[in-house]
Amino acid sequence: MSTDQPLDHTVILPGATIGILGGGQLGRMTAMAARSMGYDVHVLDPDPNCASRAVASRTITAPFSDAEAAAELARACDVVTLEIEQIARAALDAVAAIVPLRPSADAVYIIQDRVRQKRWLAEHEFPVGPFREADSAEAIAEAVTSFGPSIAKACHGGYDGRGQVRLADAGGAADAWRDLGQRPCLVEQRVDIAVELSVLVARRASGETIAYPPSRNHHTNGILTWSVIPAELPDAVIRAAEQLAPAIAQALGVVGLLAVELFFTTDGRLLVNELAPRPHNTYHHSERACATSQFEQLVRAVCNLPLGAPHVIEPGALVNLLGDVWLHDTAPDIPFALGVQGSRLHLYGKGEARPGRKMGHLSTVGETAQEAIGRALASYRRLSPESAVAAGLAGPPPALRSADGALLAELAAVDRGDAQPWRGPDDSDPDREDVG
Ligand code: AIR
Repeated sequence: MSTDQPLDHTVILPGATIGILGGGQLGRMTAMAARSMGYDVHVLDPDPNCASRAVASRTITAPFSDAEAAAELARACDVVTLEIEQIARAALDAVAAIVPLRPSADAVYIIQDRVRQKRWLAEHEFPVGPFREADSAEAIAEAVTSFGPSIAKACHGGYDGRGQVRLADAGGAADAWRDLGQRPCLVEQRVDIAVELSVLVARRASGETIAYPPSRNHHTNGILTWSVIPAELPDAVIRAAEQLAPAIAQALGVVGLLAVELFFTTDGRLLVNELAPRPHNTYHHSERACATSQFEQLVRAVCNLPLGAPHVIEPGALVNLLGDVWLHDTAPDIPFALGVQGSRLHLYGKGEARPGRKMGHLSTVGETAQEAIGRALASYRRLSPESAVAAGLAGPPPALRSADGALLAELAAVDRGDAQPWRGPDDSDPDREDVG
C-alpha cells in the first residue's frame, strides 16, 4: 500500500492557523513553537483542561472518535497535524476532506494499530523481531510457546507502558488476554537488547527529508526514563539507524515527523520496535541540544518551510518526571534540582498527578553526553530522592561508553564489520536520493 501523497510546494506562512489533534504535552510544546513563529494554534482534545489549552487560542473538547468535531477544527485551520495517533479513521478522513492533514490519514492508520504497523514494516523488508497476531488466550499461549519470553501488546490505545504484558512462558497467557481486555493483540518475542535508540525524521510536503542523530534511551516498566543525545554508538550503527529511519518515513509518505524506536540487540542487529507519527518523548532534549527543536521542525514540515538543521550543537539529556514525583511523602525540591549546572525544568501544566503520568521533564546540557546524563540524573535525584530510588536511578549514572563485556564485544564486532546492523532492502540503491 502506498501512502505517499503528491509533492506539494505550497507554503503555509506565519499568520496561518495550525490545528492539532490532541492537546497533551506534545501538542503544547508544538503549539509554543508555532506561536513563536507567528502561527495561531487550535487544538482538539477530550480533556477540557488539556495541557495545550494555555497555548492554543481555541480548544475544542471532543473525543478522538468525533468526526464532526474534527471537521469543525479543520474548517478554521490551514493545516492539521496530530500529537497522538489514536484518532479514529473517520475523524482523520473528515479533516483531510477539508484541509491538508499531515501526516496523512493512511500513514497514521497503518501506525495506529500495532499489528498493522508490524506487518507493514515486515512486508516492506524493514528489520523487525519475531511477532505474531493473537486473538485469544490460546493464540497468545501458542506464540509464547514458540517464541519463549515475550511481550503482548494491545493493538490500540496503549502508550507509556499501558496495554503491555510481559510473559515468561505460556502459563501467563490467560491473564495477559484478560489484562489486555480480551482484544486482538500483538505478541513479540523478547529480544536481548544491548541499547535502545530512536531516530526522529522530519519530512516536508515538498519531499525534503532529514534525520536527527540517534538518541539513546532508557525505559523502566515500558515508560521512558531518560534519553541522551548524541547516542555515542559505533559509526556503523549510527549510519544504519540514520539510513533506516528516513527510508521508513519515505515509504510511509509521512509529512511531518516520524519517530522510529529501535533496538540494537546483543547479537548486533538493528530492529525497529515502534513508530510514532508525531513529536517524541525521546527528542525533548532537541529543544536545547539540537540546532532545531523537534517542535519547531514539525511546524516547518507541516507548513512546508525549509527544514531546520538537526545536528547536535551541545550534548543534551532529559529525565522524565512522572506523576509519582508529586505523590511521595517528600515534595519535589525544585530549587535544589535547578541548582545543578545546565539543568532546566519543563512542566506540562497537567492538573492531576497520577502514577506513571508524564507531568514534565528535566533537561540538561553538558560538554559530553556522559556529562549531560550525569547532570540530568543528579538534578532528578535532588528533585525527588524517593523517585530516584523507585526508578533505580539512585546510584551513579550509567557509564555510556563502558557497558558490560558482551555488549562491548558486539559493538566491537560491528565496528570491525563482522556484524551488519542494517543494510537496507535487497533492492536498495545506496545512491538513492529519497533516503537522505
Ligand atoms: N502522548 C501521545 N502518545 C504518547 C504520548 N505520551 C502524549 C500526547 C498526549 C498525552 O501524551 O501529548 O496528548 C496524553 O497524556 P495524559 O497524561 O493526559 O495521558
